[in-house]
Amino acid sequence: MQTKLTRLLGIEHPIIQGGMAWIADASLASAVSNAGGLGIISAMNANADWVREEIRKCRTLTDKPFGVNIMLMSPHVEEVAKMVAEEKVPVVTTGAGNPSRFVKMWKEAGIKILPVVASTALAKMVERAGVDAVIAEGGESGGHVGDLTTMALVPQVVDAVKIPVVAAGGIGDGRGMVAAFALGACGVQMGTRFLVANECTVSDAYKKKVLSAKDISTMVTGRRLGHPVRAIKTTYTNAYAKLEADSNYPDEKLEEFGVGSLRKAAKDGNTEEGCFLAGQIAGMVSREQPAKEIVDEVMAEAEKLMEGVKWDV
Ligand code: TUI
Repeated sequence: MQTKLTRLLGIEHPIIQGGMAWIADASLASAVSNAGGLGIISAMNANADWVREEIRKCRTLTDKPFGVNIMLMSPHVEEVAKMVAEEKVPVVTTGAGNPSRFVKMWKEAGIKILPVVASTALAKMVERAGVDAVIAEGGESGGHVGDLTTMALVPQVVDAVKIPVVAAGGIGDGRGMVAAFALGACGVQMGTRFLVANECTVSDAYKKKVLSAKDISTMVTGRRLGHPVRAIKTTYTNAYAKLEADSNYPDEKLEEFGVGSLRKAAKDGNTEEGCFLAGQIAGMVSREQPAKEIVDEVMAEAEKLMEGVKWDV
């Protein structure tokens, strides 16, 4: 299925893998790219050397396009931004901020730029800065979330900009993909569904949490500190929510409470102190599969639903 997104990125299927911190490495990214989607390496809070290693590893595992997700709140954002330009990675996606100051450097390196946005205001700003497309991510997603739902955000972003729009947040199968097309998107970004890909190196405990999740298993914490994140309800999120609601508990200590929790979930599989970020579709994810099977299943389902439909996506 060719869309504006597949043509922009030179990929086979209109699926981008979410850039999941501590999780999305060369193994998952290359598997998704080899499956015909766009695999993404997460630069999270890592330094440039670590990300460069993953980029080089990815290049040994696939000759297809792939991308790097740059989390703009990272303390290493400046050096990572320069490094991806030096490495001339095919695609950069960004999250948790406005990447406009890097656009000139990345365009000069021939990089396709797709910022994740959670509002029409940021979508318009990055379009003016010269990016290639935007990923409109609703609050159904895992990780750092905005206020709007995917259903409300995507069509408003589609109306606000002329560049292609990719939908994200709460999409985990072919039905979600076709719904995204109906809203005017030309592709989807999926994170949670890829958490349980065989090639995803996340801890087994993390995969188990996702596989056993149901519809109401996730919650948002962190609003008080200005960076709300969606995660699977656990001992950790319950404890965090209690401290967050306690106005006598200082912000600095709350911040400290969160430090290291993503690594503990993703790497150590620590079910007591780990923060297991996942989107609201976790309840639809029921088995571990190769990334290619996930991509093929989503595409087959979407193509069946699209039979006889003539939409210009
Ligand atoms: O960034 C994400 N998802 C993430 S980042 C992350 S790591 C993290 N860890 C702890 C606290 C916070 C983050 C885990 N998951 N998704 C993309 C996204 N971007 N969602 C929402 C936004 C966003 C929000 C506000 C983008 C820009 C923005 O403000 C723009 C501005 O003007 O600064």
